Amino acid sequence: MKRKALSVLLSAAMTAALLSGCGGSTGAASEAAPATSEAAPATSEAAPAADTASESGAEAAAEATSGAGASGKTFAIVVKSAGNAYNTKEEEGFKEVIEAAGGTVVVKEPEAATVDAQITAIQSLISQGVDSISVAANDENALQATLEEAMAAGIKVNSFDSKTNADSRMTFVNQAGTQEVGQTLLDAVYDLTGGEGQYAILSATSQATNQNAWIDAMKSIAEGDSKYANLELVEVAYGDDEPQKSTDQTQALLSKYPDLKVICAPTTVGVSAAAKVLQDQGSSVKLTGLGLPSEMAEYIGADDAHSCPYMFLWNPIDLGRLAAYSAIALVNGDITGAIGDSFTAGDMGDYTLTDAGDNGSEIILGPPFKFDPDNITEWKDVY
Ligand code: RAM
Repeated sequence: MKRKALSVLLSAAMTAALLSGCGGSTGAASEAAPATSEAAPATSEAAPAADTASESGAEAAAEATSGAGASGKTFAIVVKSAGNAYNTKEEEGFKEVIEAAGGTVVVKEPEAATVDAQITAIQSLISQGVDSISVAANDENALQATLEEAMAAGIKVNSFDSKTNADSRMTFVNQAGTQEVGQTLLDAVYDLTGGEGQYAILSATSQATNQNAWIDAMKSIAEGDSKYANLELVEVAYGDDEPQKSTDQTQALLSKYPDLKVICAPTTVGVSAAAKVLQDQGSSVKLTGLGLPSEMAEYIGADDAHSCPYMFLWNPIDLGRLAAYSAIALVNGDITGAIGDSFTAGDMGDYTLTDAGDNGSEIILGPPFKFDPDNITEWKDVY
């Protein structure tokens, strides 16, 4: 990448960080999402670019982060499961920041998205004596005893992507406001059904905190607004973030509900499995949800040959980066996890911990981005 282009991207990224990174407001949710969806991807491109990482490097990360760097410290990241490209992208961002700040990263990828596998992984991290654990929880409550043990041993614990309950964490790095994601997905269903008829949700595991929170938000928004009265949610199916199970569940939905108009899959694994089933079958059922541009590009299009007119996501590399910066801030004592604490996340800008609504705090990355035929080719090689 040419230096000039790089500096344009960098300054765009800083502007975006200033606009979107300050304090995680959830209020402007559904209005902010479409408005920012065009500008945001173009700016967040700067973050994952290899040149950017090498030029900003250890010095910039250490300088820009409040307090000391991560030198001599070990930071663990526990994702939901192995074999999911979204999780790999989160790890990529996490590693970039920790290693640039002089720390060591330990990655734990459970074979399947189960809480038992995460408990085993966390137990081994406690024995190892890591300084920090960042976990994308496969269950909101079931990690509590293990994570309390970790915190009692002096390990700083945050969750990211999929939260634990407040007693099991110090803070939560949330990819986007929960209500905002629910509103965005419900409005997509409303649009793609024409405002009436049957839709189904294809989720990840039945215990996944993030998917359950988004689905609950969709349901409560729909119940509270007569605009959505003619939409019928026929089933929430679970593909467990496994491609084959997600494929089978999509086929089952199609045979059970002949009048189905739309499937909404708030999981990158589910949405790409469903996209393939619908497109291969030439189904008239339309798809939306949360997907990786790299996995969804071939399915996104406005015509009947494509199964997904548009979908949403955030930058999973940036989510990993923000989880890393907040872990460093916890380890260095720059934040304790209290609502109102704030810290500088390197070139991502300043973040303030806000009320997560569950007696704990959260740090919101930003609004979800919309991916459609106009921007998908630009994004499919980024994440
Ligand atoms: C899957 C995982 C992850 C979720 C994304 C949208 O990759 O379930 O937790 O945030 O989808």
